[in-house]
Amino acid sequence: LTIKAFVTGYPIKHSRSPLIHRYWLEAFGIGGSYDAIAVAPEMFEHFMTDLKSGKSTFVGGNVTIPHKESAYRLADKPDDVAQELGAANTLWLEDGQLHATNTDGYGFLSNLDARCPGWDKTDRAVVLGAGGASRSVIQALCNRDIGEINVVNRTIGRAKELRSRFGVRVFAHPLEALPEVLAGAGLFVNTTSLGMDGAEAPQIDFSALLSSAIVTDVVYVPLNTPILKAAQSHGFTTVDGLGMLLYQAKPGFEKWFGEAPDVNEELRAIIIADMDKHA
Ligand code: SKM
Repeated sequence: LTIKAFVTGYPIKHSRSPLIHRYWLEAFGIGGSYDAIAVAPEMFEHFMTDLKSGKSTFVGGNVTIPHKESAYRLADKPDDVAQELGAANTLWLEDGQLHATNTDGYGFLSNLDARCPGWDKTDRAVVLGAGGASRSVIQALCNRDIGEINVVNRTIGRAKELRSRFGVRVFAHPLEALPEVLAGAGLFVNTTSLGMDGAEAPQIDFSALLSSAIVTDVVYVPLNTPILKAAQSHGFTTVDGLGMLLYQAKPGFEKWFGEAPDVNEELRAIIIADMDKHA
């Protein structure tokens, strides 16, 4: 009997999740499958109905853009993390009910913990962007009691919502706000798609950060984004976004397949080789 899991999104071809989970399935010798399934937005409710009834024979799966909010809304039992975000990326059936959580924040924290132990000693962080990824990152930072979280976004609307929900400081007009909020900060996180797929990104002057500061990106195509390069040119430690993707996958794998997997260098290398192949 094959234990079946999925990742769904629209589009979904770009997803590296199948590579991650198949690597772990093989490492544990588990007779399972993990497939990418494209589901158009108007079909997602139908997909969820079949999942809940057991008709599709999946034990659960991952959900990515644009379905994370719908997945949360349509699940029977979203946990506290998913509820606070209003979005879910991990689903599993348990006692006939569809449970949901969001592991993006966990992935963000675990990756930094692994690559920069002690990173959370800083008392000032700057988060660029106010979309879905930003919410997960902010929620995660709040759970670690990072003193002051500054959110800089092009527009004020979504940032204001983050202020009322998470108590962060918010700034519109990045060009004006950044020099002020970067001063003395120990962590900078890009949660926007700036620099993704080789797009040009505005040069950010990171020189005001603490010399011990860490600059990280949720974008991982390319691995070394223009934002990370700019930070490296000032001598700052940088952490790419691939680790967050790898770590967010762990809790789902454990739920569906019953083993706790490891993120290791071999897995990272497999994903990077795949990215190079498609570059
Ligand atoms: O939250 C994750 C999701 O679980 C899987 C994914 C992917 O396969 O590209 C990306 C992120 O949204």
